[in-house]
Amino acid sequence: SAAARDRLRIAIQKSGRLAEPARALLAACGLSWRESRDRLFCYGETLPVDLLLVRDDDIPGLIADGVCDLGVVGRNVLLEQDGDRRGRGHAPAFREWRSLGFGGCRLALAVPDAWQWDGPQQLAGKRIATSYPALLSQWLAEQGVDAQVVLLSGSVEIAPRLGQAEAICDLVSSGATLVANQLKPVQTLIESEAVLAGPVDKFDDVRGELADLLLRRLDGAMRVRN
Ligand code: PRT
Ligand code: ZN
Repeated sequence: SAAARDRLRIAIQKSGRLAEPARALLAACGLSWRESRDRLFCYGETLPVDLLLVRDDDIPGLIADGVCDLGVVGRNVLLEQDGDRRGRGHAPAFREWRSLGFGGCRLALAVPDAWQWDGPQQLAGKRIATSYPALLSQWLAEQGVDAQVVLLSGSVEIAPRLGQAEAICDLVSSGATLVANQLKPVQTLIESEAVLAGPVDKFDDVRGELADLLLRRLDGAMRVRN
């Protein structure tokens, strides 16, 4: 979709959990940037690799549209948007190129503490609140469970107390948020972390060489860290 370009453009989160670690990892690959005044675009100085600072949710679409070449985003976001696209009959437009070892969490199903969990069938006929409708629906279908998916963009963990749903499907890292809301995790749908996302196919211009160079340095930087 994109015209041939001679610079590589990487989308990262502008602010939030992945913003700093993403920049730090790319800096560890020897990249440096001159920042624009609005802090939305960073011009690559050591290599022709620029950054675009955006909302994490926009990153897969920016890759699909060819606005950006690569992106650093949670696997949870990438898989959800991929599932959503598939559900609407679209061909895959991005994929995971590398896992990056930070931003670890899991997408988990959680139910009230008081429930005695005896398996997915317990969710039949229940309402489950989530910001991940594609991934939850896919899992429910695999389990053969007929439940209602309630889409919430935030504060999913308070949905049971508000009477909006009986269960939730949300990201969990320490588990403290679930505990504070008298919920318990009963099933992991996805193990997630930050990933380098890119198009399905390789670049057929100079961006391919830049991407190869970046991947080699990334693998080196990751080895040093682990
Ligand atoms: O503004 P923008 O849209 O870019 O940011 P955002 O608010 O959508 O995303 P952000 O910065 O919160 O998260 C970015 C990514 O970090 C997510 O997509 C995940 O890949 C990853 N990540 C890792 C997490 C968590 N850990 C996490 N714990 N994202 C969210 N949480 C939330 C979770 O939703 C729940 O509300 O933290 C709470 C649970 O945390 P614990 O420690 O109490 O279990
Ligand atoms: Zn977001």
